Amino acid sequence: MPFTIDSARGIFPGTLSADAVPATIARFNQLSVEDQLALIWFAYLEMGKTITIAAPGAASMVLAEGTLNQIRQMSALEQSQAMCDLANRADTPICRAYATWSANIKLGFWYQLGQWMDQGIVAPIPEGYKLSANASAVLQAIRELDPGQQITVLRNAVVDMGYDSGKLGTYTPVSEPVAPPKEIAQRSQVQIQGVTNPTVLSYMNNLNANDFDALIQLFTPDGALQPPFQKPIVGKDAVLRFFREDCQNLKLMPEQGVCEPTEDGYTQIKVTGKVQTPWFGANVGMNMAWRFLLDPQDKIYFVAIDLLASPKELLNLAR
Ligand code: ECH
Ligand code: GLY
Repeated sequence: MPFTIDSARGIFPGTLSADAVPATIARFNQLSVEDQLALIWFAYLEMGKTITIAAPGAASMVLAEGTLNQIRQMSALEQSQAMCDLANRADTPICRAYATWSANIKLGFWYQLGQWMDQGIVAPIPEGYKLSANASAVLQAIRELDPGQQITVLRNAVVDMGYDSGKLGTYTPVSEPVAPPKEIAQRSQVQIQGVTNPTVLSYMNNLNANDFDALIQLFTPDGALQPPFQKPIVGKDAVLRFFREDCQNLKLMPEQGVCEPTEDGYTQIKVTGKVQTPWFGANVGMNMAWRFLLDPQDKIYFVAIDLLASPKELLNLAR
């Protein structure tokens, strides 16, 4: 076989991803937890003026309900402590529960806490809280990102909180139930300028339809998917689990691409376009690239999904 997952990661090396996102997260992680929580609060308030966030699905709220009610019943001091513990990745029962949740449940949990902080039900960020100079600089850096990058920073900050799931041992991951795929008649078909490859088109259409069983059949048994700023998820079982837990109701809007044969009958295809998350819908279009490596049977051996550095990158289809 001409490729390994590791070598496949290097296809289309000229693709510029949004390095500002991990760079900002690294600076954020250096801050005190008080600063971290206050900074997110201020960033969230500012972003809320221009982009609206959808309420979490009822299913995800049910799964976080026990922990939310526990926090609701605490004293203000205990509430602040519980939130600091989460940012600190402390070893507490709440931080351990949080570590078992899918990204959407974590986001829904904080969405609810944010509402309660606003309503005075949960301890707010102290009035007049003054960010340190470093925290102010990180907040300023976030202001200067495009909206797709801003929401990615927020999402990654939330996902990283809580106890380290790698230290939990065996546990049952908690995620929203998987809804049935869209009816065939309700499905849309993407069109990609420069790409007619049926596997790539089916990938987009099946993901848009939440048809994860059909989607996973497009992969080789040892195939891999690399989400933005993450290591590849390797093997059909793990990729299918990721689709079911983390990928419902995305809207992929690919626009253009290039397709070229490579070694031993493999094909490499790069596609660029926009992606919407159910949290922000049409309010935020993220500029994305997909870098596919297909085997000689046109199965997906590797696909990387990148958040692009700028809209200009949408036109960068060079090899
Ligand atoms: C408050 C203060 C105290 C601390 C905290 C607070 C609350 C913060 C809240 C934040 C909410 C943030 C949200 C962010 C959502 C971001 C979603 C993103 C989604 C990106 C998805 C992509 C999908 C790409 C993919 C494609 C594929 O082809 C394969 C699959 C996959 C304020 C209380 C913390 C409430 C809701 C960025 C790019 C295209 C890889 C998934
Ligand atoms: N409201 C966004 C979601 O549940 O994913």
